[in-house]
Amino acid sequence: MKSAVTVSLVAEAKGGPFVFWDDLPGACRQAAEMGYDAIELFAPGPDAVSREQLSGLLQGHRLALAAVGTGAGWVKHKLTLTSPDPGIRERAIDFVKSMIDFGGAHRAPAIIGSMQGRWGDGVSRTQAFDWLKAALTILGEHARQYNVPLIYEPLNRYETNLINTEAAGVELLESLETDNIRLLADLFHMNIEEEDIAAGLNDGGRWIGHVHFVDSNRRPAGCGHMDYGPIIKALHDIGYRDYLSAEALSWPDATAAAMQTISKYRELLS
Ligand code: LER
Ligand code: MN
Repeated sequence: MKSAVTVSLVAEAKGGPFVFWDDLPGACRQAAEMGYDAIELFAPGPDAVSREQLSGLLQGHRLALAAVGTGAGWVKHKLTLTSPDPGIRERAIDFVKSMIDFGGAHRAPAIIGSMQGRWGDGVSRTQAFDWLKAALTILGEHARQYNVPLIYEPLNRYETNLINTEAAGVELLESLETDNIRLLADLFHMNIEEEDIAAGLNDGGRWIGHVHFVDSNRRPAGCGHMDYGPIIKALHDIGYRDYLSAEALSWPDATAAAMQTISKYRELLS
C-alpha cells in the first residue's frame, strides 16, 4: 500500500477534511519531506493548476498524484449528477469529465463523492439511480483513455441517501455497463455506516480502488477510536495495493496532521 495526503485549493470547502490548504508548492515540499508517496488534490476546477506547474511540482518532489476530487463541482458550482434540472446534470457530467482529464494527464483517477447528490425534493429514488448509473457509465468510460478507473465514494447518510456502504456500492457497480469504476473506502463514512469496518472492506473486496485513511472523528489516524488492526488485516486479505490517503481534518494543524498520519501509517504497515 502507498501513502498519500490531501491538499485542498477550494476556498468554499474551508473547514472540510483536508490536511493541507491553499499552498500547493508548500504542501508538496512538506509531503515529500515527510516521505509520502503522493498527494491527493481537491481543486476548484481543471484550470486551477496548469499541467506544467503540477508536473513540475510532482516530479521535483518525486511525488505521484494519487487522485483528484470533484467535490468543487458541488461546493462551488452546486452541480450534481442527480439534480432534477437537466442542464445542471449535463454541466455536472461536463465538470467531472474535465476533472478526469485533469487527473488523467498525471495518471490519477477522479473521485465522485458529493457530486453524486441525493434523491428527494421531487426526484424519486428510482429516477436518481437511473441518472446516477447513466452518468457513471459515461464517466467510467471517459476515464478509460487514461488507463485509470473512476473512483466512486459511498458517503454517510448525512451526505447522501444513495449509497452508504461498500456492499451497496458493489451492487451498484456490478449493475453498470462499464467495468472501469472502483469503490472508495472512506473509513470515516464506514465508521458511521458499516456494521463492522473490516467486514465492509471485505464486502468491497476487489472493487476497492482507493482508501480515505482517517480516524472515527475525522481527525488524523490515531486521534480517535478507530481500531486499525482489523482494518489493515482486511486490506491485506483483499489484496489491496493502492493508496491510504489522509483525508482528515487539519488538526491540530496541517503539519502535525500530516506527521501524525505518516507515523501511524508506518506503525501499521511495518
Ligand atoms: C466527503 O465527505 C468526502 O469524504 C469526500 O471524500 C468527498 O467529497
Ligand atoms: Mn472521503
